[in-house]
Amino acid sequence: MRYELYYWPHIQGRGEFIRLALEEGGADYVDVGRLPENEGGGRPAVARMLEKAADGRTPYAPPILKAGKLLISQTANILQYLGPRLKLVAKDEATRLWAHQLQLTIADFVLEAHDTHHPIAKSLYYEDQKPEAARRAADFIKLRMPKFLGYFERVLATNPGGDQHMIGKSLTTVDLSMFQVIAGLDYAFPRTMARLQSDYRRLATLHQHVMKRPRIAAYLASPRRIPFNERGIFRHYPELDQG
Ligand SMILES: N[C@@H](CCC(=O)N[C@@H](CS)C(=O)NCC(=O)O)C(=O)O
Repeated sequence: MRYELYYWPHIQGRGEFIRLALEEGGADYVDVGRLPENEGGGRPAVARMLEKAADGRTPYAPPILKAGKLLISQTANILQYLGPRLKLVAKDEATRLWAHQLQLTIADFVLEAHDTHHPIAKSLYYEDQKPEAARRAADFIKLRMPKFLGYFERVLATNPGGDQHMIGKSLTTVDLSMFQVIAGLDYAFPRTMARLQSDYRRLATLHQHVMKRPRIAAYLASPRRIPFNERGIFRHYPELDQG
């Protein structure tokens, strides 16, 4: 199976959760949005997927995965599909549900991280909502980051398979996504993360372990990994990082 990923070409964004799974799973995939436009890629290729799917199941927003005849969107939904196929999530129902539950909680957290710089409207620039962003970021740092990170740290601490993984005894898509969240927060809120580090040692260790996995390390060192920037979900605006 040659998977096709459709995602905006200049940001990690939500597409990154899918890229990490495909990379770690050793999948054969094309990141279509990153192909040149004259080779059928770029933003037009992504936009075309949002027009009208032949089977009427048109996706609302990227990331979108094309797997044979299937067109799948919603990050957690794509990972629910890929996990067992890439041997990154066990096949039993209880494990799949738990992985999906954690993935949806990560999606909630990611949205709140995004809303620190866009608290009023996606359609406005950050510069048009700076006072509101400052208030939202202050609340995120004070209350929401500790609540979410505290929860994920507890998931690691109470995992019957040990605190090296979110689920069971081996790496899953949830570990990869957790890595991406910590990497993103480290980029966006370095001062806050440095201050909080000792409270979330297991998450910090998980981040380090995932980063060193051979396939992930090769991916991170490659041009396939788009650097963090101020167009994506995790943006570094020093004035918002008043932790
Ligand atoms: N819940 C969806 C959110 C998808 C989403 O918001 N995609 C962004 C790019 S990261 C987008 O293009 N959204 C367009 C919109 O919300 O109108 C997911 O997790 O995949």
